[in-house]
Amino acid sequence: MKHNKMSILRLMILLLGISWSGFSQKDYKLWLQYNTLTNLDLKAKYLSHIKGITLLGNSETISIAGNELQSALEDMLEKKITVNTKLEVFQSIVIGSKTHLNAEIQKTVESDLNLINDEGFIIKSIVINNKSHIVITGKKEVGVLYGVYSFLRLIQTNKSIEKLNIADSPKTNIRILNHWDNLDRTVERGYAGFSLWNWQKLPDFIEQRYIDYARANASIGINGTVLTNVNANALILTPQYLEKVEALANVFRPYGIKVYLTARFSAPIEIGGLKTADPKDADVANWWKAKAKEIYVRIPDFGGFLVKANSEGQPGPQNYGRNHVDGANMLADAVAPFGGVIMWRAFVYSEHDANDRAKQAHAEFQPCDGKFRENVIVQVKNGAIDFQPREPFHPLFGAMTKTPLMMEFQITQEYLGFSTHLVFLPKLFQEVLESDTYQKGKGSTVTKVIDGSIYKNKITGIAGVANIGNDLNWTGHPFAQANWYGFGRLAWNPYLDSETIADEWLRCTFSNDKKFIAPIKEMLIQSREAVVNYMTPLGLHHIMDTGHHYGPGPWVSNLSRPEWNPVYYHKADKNGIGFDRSKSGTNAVSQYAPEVAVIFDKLETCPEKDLLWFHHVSWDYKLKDGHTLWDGMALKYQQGVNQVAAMQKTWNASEKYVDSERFKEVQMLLNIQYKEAKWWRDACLLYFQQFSGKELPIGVEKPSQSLEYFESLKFPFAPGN
Ligand code: BDP
Repeated sequence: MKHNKMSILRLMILLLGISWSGFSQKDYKLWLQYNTLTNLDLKAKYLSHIKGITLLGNSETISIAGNELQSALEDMLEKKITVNTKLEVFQSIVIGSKTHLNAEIQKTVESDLNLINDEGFIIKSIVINNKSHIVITGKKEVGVLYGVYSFLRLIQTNKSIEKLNIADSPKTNIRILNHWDNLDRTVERGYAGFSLWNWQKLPDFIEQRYIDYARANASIGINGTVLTNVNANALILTPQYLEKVEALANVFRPYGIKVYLTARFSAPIEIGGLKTADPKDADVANWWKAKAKEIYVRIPDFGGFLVKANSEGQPGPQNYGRNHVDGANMLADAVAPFGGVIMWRAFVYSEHDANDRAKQAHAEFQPCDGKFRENVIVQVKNGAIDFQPREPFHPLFGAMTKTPLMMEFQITQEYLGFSTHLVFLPKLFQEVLESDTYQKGKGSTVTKVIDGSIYKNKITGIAGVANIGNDLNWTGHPFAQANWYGFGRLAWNPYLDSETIADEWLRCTFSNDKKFIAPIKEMLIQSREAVVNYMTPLGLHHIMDTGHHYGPGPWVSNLSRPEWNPVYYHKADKNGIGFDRSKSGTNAVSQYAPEVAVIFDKLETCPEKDLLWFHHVSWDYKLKDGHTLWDGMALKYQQGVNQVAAMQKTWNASEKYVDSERFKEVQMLLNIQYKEAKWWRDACLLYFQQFSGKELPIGVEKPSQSLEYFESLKFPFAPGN
């Protein structure tokens, strides 16, 4: 009976022209679509350089690289590509690490190899015995794998493969995703389904998804993954779970990806039977040493621990009167013998210091500068509050000259409309990376702090809080894949331009057609400013509804901790709006280098995009364009809405370049985004209007509902909370 029903369903689906296997295949394939080339001239040109593949070496990594190259080329060029293990074929793509190259090739690439680091690669057109080839090599095999993906990207994006001479290396050591995944498979701030890690079926059942995850990450150079939530559960460190972690590590290893875990500071008590977790207690230190050893026996290349301590109720060294240095160094000593690192988070704030939450991380961490062990890196969020649509760069980036700092970006859109809003985050990331800390004079950008070029740090890194779940399309919104992609590309090279990233991603994911690329790229680039405009223009921040952070909630004022309330952040009153962090306010500006502080401190020089972050400004204050603050703010909210309307128009005009499934998905999502942008505009303007007492300026649409209506909306089951 059941079988019959299924058959009828299948038949109906076939009649409708949809196949089972076709369902969501495109979404699932991410930027690795390897579409058949439609430009026949180009295809012929590529084929004239590619007659076969020569695979040198026989590791798992090399065979992954070989298979990827072969199947991608076959898909894109529609031709059978043969694979050899000796350089016999004329015009081969030769892939192999340095030690496996034959003497002649080695000689040709010798000087190039000096240009790259251990994870870097060379792609070079060479001539051996009058025969031309393209060699893809590196010092290590993982470099070869990265080189293969980079070479394929040239073809995916229709670039020339003539006279190739590329030497490229990642600019940071730790390029890592942070999964805020719980052991019950819920994902904190996750909007793309449940966790990928199926703990119940591990270690024996290896889902194909784990392999595809590793492959996608390797293709953009990500080399680490923290499997578990920063709000950690000690159980992950028990043998029962470590066996499962080991199984995942085994899957990821050939793709160059190391596994890391979050360490709950109180684990020695919770799973170790000790009475304390005091970092100065010898039994505690020994417990961690033994635990590290136990992990490394299973996973010899285990990356280390990520730790959230004494923040938002998490246990930490301060529970025992110790400080961050004591806690981090104790753990660092446990993993040091095995080459592990401790990523100690600087995201801390306490309700006992209600003066200005934005100042707390700097206040706690700056005095620790230079006191951490060599294998500790402090992980700092891009801004001092919390992953807002826009924040000025975190002052710590310009304040720690003797401590390596790693960047923490949030790829998942906790404060940016979840997985329903199209927001191209590389634009946000780039803005932060390019900010000048002035720590060592002009040009001391955040990028140069975190890639180690200013302070010559031994370890460097960039972390991204993952937006990945078990949704068919991985990220909930098809365009949120661009944020995973863009994060990886920037972690590899933080100097990359976000427009280049948008261009690459669109070509690899959708189409190379100029008529598609030009408008959609523009849409991506504008999308970040649009969300700022309709949520938090002019430096407003943290006015999302509390807890889940879905939708506007500027009126929320009843939560126990002052800094959990939006009213704490916008401080709207009859006189004006904004948080005074200038010298006459909380003086948070003083945490920046003097050159930066003076700019933020003065109303006249403070960039308008950060105005209400640093100043409480009167409603009648004249903005640069001549509008009063009230009018200007209202117009920004309206502009945000208009920008989303424009995005809808652009997308609708692109229908013929996109498969119908993804086209419709994005169309529906943009419709939601448009509705929600209006919701943001109306709710915020109605609320702030109570204080400004002014009419909405011409050009701003009238709100569709009352303030009471917006305040009454409740979302008890908003995801990710
Ligand atoms: C905030 C999130 C919370 C995280 C916290 C963190 O709301 O869920 O646990 O940051 O980064 O953004 O630790």
